[in-house]
Amino acid sequence: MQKAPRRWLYLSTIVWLLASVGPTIVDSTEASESGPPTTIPVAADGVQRATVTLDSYSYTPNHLIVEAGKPVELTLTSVTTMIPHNFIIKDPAGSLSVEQDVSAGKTVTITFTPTQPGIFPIYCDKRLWPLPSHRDKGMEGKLEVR
Ligand SMILES: [Cu+2]
Repeated sequence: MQKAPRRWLYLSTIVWLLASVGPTIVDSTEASESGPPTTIPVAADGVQRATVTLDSYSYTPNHLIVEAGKPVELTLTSVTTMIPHNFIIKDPAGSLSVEQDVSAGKTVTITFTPTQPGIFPIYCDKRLWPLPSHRDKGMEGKLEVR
């Protein structure tokens, strides 16, 4: 008579653990909803040009592949009606630092030249306290420099 309730308690604890730990695990993996890698072509003038669409809460495309040592020109187009976003790429080692606000419905062009090969996170750090940041809601991607 004692075994059944214990087993139930054990199982429900497992279910509770999975339910509470599960989302954290998904959040901590890089780019859980990473789209197909997009290799940005080098134009005749040597510039790597692409357009990235910003929505709530995503970048499309969100996995950009570029070559080191050549300028990258990104046209950032917001398709939101209310919510402002930004576009941040930071290399902790300091080789790359991009931070650009993109207001609702606006288009902004940015240019930078990555010098160091590697994979660098792209993200939006806007947040409406106390809600999670846009990055936490999936607004992230990666810049792969080859
Ligand atoms: Cu955002």
